[in-house]
Amino acid sequence: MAEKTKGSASYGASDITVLEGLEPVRVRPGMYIGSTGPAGLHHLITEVVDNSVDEAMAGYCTRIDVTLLKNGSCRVTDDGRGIPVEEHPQYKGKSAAEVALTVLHAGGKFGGNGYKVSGGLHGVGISVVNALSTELHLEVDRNDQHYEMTFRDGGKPQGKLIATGPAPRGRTGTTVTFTPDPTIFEDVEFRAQTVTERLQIVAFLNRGLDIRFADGRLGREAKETYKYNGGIVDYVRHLNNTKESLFRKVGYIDQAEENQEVELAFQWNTGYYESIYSFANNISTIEGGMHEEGFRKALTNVVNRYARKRNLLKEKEENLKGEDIREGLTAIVSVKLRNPQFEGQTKGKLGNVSIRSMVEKATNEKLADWLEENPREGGQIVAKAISASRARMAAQGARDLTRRKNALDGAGLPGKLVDCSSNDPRECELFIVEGNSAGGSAKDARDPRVQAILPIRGKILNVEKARTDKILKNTEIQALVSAIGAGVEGEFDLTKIRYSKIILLADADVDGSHIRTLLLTFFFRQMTELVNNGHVYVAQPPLYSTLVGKEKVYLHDDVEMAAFLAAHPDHKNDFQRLKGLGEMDFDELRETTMDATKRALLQITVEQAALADEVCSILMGDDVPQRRHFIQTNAKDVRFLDI
Ligand code: 0RA
Repeated sequence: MAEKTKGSASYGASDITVLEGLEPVRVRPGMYIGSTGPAGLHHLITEVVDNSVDEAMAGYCTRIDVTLLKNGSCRVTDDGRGIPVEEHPQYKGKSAAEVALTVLHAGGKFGGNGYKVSGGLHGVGISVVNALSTELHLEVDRNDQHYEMTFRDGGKPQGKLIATGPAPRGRTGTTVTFTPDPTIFEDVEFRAQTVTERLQIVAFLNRGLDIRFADGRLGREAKETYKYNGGIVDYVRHLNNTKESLFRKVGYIDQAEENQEVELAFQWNTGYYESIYSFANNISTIEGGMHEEGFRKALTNVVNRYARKRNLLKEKEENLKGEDIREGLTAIVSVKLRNPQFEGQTKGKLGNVSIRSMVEKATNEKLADWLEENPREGGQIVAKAISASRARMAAQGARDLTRRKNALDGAGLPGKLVDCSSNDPRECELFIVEGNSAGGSAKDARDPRVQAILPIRGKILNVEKARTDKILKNTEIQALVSAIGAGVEGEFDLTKIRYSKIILLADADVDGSHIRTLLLTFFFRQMTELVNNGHVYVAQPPLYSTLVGKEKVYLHDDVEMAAFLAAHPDHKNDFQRLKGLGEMDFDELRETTMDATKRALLQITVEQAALADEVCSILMGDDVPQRRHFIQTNAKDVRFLDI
């Protein structure tokens, strides 16, 4: 931010929504942190780190340390000014630090009038973390003093904030150590990878900010440092690292106005997908919004003007379309502004109109300059867009062909589809089943009213390596597209889906996992909205069964097995490891995998599209050594999607 608090915070009565007491947070944690599952748990860390990042954005903090400790707590230390220790003007007898930690909605208001996000899950304030912790320890270095205060049982102060001695020489800063409450969260174990993924992105978005992570839970402490002097330029390089870039350079544009600023970084790769990731105040705007709109519009404009000026596009030729220009583009759009309005289903869309014209103007002016200064790259961008536009026309031909062919098939449905009788998509499910034999038993096991089966034979086309025109000529893909009924990327229409659950049913072996990855890649690339709206699932057949008396009990994994053994300490019967789907009879398949009252489904959600994209490219791309390395290092935890 060009200008922020500069330490002259005034705590006007109107600034503080007085909502005393942390009880509401414990009553409805979901309203404050989204969920009490893993996402909510990790949101606690994000919340604490965000306070330190704010301090960095204001220009007072250069380093943040995040440490996971053996006792299950998390410690966040920064070298900012230190959370104020002075008496709070409105809460006589309480330090401002105590108020920030015990009064809802008080935290963000220190930093400048309403700088923090109102509503949504972001910037709910550090008091929310306190409310959901069994213990929180605060340490502040300020005024050459070291101050400490402890809270327990959901934010109850155990005494006042007191100076316990001198601060280390010249040091200022804040340390928050908190232990998430196991009666609130389903599971209180932090996952290092989830934490570091977020920390790395924050480091990319805040050039030069030094973020350290340590996992003190391990015997030998695992440490990571995230510090990028190139900021989002380094981010783009990192994203394209798994791809072949069209040229070496990464473009960069920035512009700051009073109260808002934009930064853009961009590079093209030789692939066919666009990967534009946008952020507002370091928060991922997965649904896009005004900043992305402004960028796209200006990009289309500038490249067309440039192509005409250089006569790469002849007078009689049509303008290049935005999608042609964005083919293979990797870009980061990062804006910082005073009152971000997060809208949309998942609060992932930036609604501030003033940002659109700012980004549009910055792109129009500065991207045109960049192209003038980089004519070789400019030529490559235009050449790629022209070839994309030719492919697009060919793809349109293929789409039309698919449509006409469908029209000839009566209802337009693929022959292999065993459809259900209900016509209400809300209750209908499509099982995509690998191989014909498994398809056969699935057909017998299903509920024919609401469950449809589409057998897929062998491996589907690797969509990562083909342009849309070729993808649409593949018969397995045509069957998939017409069964779902909503088209593909470019003209995908979510309102037309014929099933609300698309369920992948493949074995737990290598072949099954390959076809699952291919299918997920296809959905991610060609039906992104289907994934983003939570319509894609992976069926989870159980791994074990055992007998309790005469009743067969199924256990999905080792965790369920452990829970079962804990609940049945005297259990003497053997456990059977279950066979693949193809070998199950239909009773068993229904019982374990398809019956909606008994089965386990994994909903696929893309929390971090950038990561999903990266993993798609690695798993499906050309770089074999990189793929091997990735699979070896992530073998047990292929987080294609944060499931
Ligand atoms: C309000 C005002 C000031 C600093 C902070 C909050 C602050 C809060 C946190 C939370 C974690 N780390 C933090 N660092 C700073 C500035 C007070 C001043 O010096 O005028």
